[in-house]
Amino acid sequence: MRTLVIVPTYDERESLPVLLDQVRACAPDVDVLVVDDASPDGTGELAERIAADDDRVHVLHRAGKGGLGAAYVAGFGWGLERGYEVLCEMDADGSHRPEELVRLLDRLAADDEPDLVIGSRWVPGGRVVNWPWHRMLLSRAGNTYVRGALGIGVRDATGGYRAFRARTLQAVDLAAVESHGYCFQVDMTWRVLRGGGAVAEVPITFVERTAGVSKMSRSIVAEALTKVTLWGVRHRWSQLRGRSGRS
Ligand SMILES: Nc1nc2c(ncn2[C@@H]2O[C@H](COP(=O)(O)OP(=O)(O)O)[C@@H](O)[C@H]2O)c(=O)[nH]1
Ligand SMILES: [Mg+2]
Repeated sequence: MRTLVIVPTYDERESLPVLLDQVRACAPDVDVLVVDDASPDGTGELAERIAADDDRVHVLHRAGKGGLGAAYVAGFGWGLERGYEVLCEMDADGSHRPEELVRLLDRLAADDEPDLVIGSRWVPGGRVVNWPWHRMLLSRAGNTYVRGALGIGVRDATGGYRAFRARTLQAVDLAAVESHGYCFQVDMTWRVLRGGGAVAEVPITFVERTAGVSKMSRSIVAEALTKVTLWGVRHRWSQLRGRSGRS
């Protein structure tokens, strides 16, 4: 299936060339779209130079730092317009190992045809390498909260190593996705599940970056907490109303 890997970048000058080399080596048939938010360190220009020598690499420039979610929505739009059948998400910093991409793609192509495959840190066999304890706790606690608040079984709803079928994304109203930060991952998971889609998880080893800095911030955590709580309350409320309407 024609596959596009979307890589959002903000100040990833050191990491991006290494990642693109690895993707080319591990998955020579996939195309890559770098979505750069006018990185002050020149990542966008560097991506252009790499793309000039490689037909499989494309670059989408956005005017300024608009968050991970908006970058992916733009990337999905770009890929859907060009007829890709599978659209993947992958961080630029090496945390999502390109050698594991084939496992996500194989799972997507399995007989039960999941709509979304998540590379999961929190299923048996999944691992995180070199994360400080507070990041581990945040991800663990965040995912436990998401499962409870939304009543879903996904173990790593915040994970950002993913493969979507084009038809799955076409069924989502992408223009309505407003999550900026990592909450975007939960938002997309929730939209797929609510639309009746099937989500599968495959274990991955997530390796913390060795170059550049994380863009995780307090406001990103706050956005996720507020939105997930709101979606959960809305969902329970509509369930209750449905039940009382029937009785
Ligand atoms: N285009 C774009 N990419 C972003 C933005 N924020 C983060 N990223 C990218 O998203 C990926 C994950 O971000 P990272 O800071 O490593 O998050 P962490 O792994 O949770 O610490 C990296 O490739 C970042 O460069 C943004 O506002 N715009
Ligand atoms: Mg990272």
